[in-house]
Amino acid sequence: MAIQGSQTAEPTDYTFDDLAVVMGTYNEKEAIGTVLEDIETVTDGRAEVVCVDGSSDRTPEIAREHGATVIEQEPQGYGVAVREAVLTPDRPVVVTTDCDDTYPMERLPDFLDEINDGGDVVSGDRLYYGAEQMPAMNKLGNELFALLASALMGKRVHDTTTGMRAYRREVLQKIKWTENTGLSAELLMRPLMRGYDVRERPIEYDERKGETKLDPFSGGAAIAKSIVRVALEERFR
Ligand SMILES: Nc1nc2c(ncn2[C@@H]2O[C@H](COP(=O)(O)OP(=O)(O)OP(=O)(O)O)[C@@H](O)[C@H]2O)c(=O)[nH]1
Ligand SMILES: [Mg+2]
Repeated sequence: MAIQGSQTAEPTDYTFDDLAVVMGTYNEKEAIGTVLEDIETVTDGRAEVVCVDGSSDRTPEIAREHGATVIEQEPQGYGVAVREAVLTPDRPVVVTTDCDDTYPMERLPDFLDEINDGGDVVSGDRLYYGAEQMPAMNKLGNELFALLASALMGKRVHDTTTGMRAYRREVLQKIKWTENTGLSAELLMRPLMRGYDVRERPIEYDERKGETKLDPFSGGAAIAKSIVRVALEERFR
């Protein structure tokens, strides 16, 4: 589904040499090796990788062994880490992922193609294929967040909390990001409400390796608040 805005970008011909894959990493030693190997294989080792890390386990050492740039940061939540991560690379295309081996790195070429086709933001929709590996409560929550955001924006979106998206760097640099647990929703909503070309594309979603960093109750409440705040701010901007 394309949610076409008015500020459509010119088509480009970026390659993996123009791509940075970024993530927050917080005690992900079970998953990080696989995630970074997948990125390396799929992009021929040409994508830059940035990890903003708050771990007390071996995660940062494993990341460095795989050639990633590691930025150390006290753990302060998802959005604090991921904001730093998306603002760090100089490369023109930035893709986010979680470091828990849930997201399909083999889709990186498709995401790059969509950016080259003129997309400003390409968002992986985990719910389209049913997200069978997602815990039932998370799935329900994610469906409700998408409905809430859609109602407030007046534009239908299907997965506001996905961790896998591609962005044109200039979009990331132009907008001021304010949310923490709700940053993923904000990263979708502000560009969409400003008329950028934001596209949702179905992705497969796998079972998480290692332990979740999200408390479903306090986290869920924080995300809902972010969605309302961001929608109202953008409406009255
Ligand atoms: N540096 C840093 N990374 C974090 C922090 N909180 C979460 N992360 C990372 O952000 C990513 C998303 O966290 P997850 O625990 O996967 O959250 P989630 O995807 O909402 O929950 P799951 O459904 O269990 O995967 C993971 O790669 C985490 O390691 C933090 O405070 N600091
Ligand atoms: Mg995750």
